[in-house]
Amino acid sequence: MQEKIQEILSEIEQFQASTKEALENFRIKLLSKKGDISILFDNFKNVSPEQKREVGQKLNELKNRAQEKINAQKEKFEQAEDPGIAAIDLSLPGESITLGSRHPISLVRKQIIEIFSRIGFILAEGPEIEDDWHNFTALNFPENHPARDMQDTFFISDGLALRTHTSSVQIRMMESSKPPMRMLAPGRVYRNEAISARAHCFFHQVEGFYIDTNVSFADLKQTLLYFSKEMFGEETKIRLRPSYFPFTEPSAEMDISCNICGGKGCNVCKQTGWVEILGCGMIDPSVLDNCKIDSKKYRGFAFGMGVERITMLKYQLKDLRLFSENDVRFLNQFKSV
Ligand code: 2U9
Repeated sequence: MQEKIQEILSEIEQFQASTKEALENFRIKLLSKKGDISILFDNFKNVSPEQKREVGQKLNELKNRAQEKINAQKEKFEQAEDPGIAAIDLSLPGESITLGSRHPISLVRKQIIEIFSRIGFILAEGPEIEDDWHNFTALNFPENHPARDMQDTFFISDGLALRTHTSSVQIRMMESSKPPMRMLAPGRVYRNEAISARAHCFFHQVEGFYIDTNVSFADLKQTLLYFSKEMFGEETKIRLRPSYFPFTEPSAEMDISCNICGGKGCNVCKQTGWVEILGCGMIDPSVLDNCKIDSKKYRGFAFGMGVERITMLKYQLKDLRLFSENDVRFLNQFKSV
């Protein structure tokens, strides 16, 4: 048996498979159930007890050696089959990464914030779920005001609602800081409206105020003229029409000369030459008092605008729903902005 072991061992050492099939045949010849090495194991029972230890050890070594040789040659064939790095053509152009774009609402909100920060307005943020005091009462909304109705506001639970404007953020700021204050409150607001081209149940506002000892309506006008020219172009004119809000007195709505026709009259301005962009006024003294700011000493102006409205005017869009549908054909158009 020792001679046979030696014979198979030298056969293993000399073996070089030229193909995968030849290697498999070699494996079958040695290691299959009826293979040469398996037959030696079967005959092991006939070995004399004195030789059993030595022969058993050699038989195991033989089997291991055969398996090692077969594995090594198998690996060589597999490596040759794997094209690996050599198959990569480094001269091919790379695949370009598709870049996203900022949402038009984010672009315009950023622009509004930049314009007001250049004249000293700082940013404030607050919760989207508000209590009755900050959203209505402190702002002078009477008990029977329609905004307090389920039809107009999303109530969450007793005394809590989704904020209907960012004025609530400003009330919080007035309660926690002292004048002089120049503050801008951008944020999302919610109203219980049926969704259409002209209305949505949520939209974005930027509201601002300036409170100091000597603030006048002329300061308000000049600030808003500066904003309008920066936003819509140097040639832009403004006009104010009297209006009513519970939290400002006097109150006004502000139009800019139509940025499409320059005031001559077109479809966008309905032939009037003017388009409305925001509401404003002098903060009602009782709102100041509600926030423990002495209304005999301090006065303030405030304004509020819808970011969607400004964006629609700037990019001549006609349907509010475009902003929340996330259609990439729409969003892609703001890539270069
Ligand atoms: C405080 C006091 C007063 C903010 C103001 C408006 C006028 C206004 C609307 C424009 C379009 C809301 O988005 S919109 O629907 N806003 O007309 N907002 S004055 O006045 C304030 C704010 C805070 C403490």
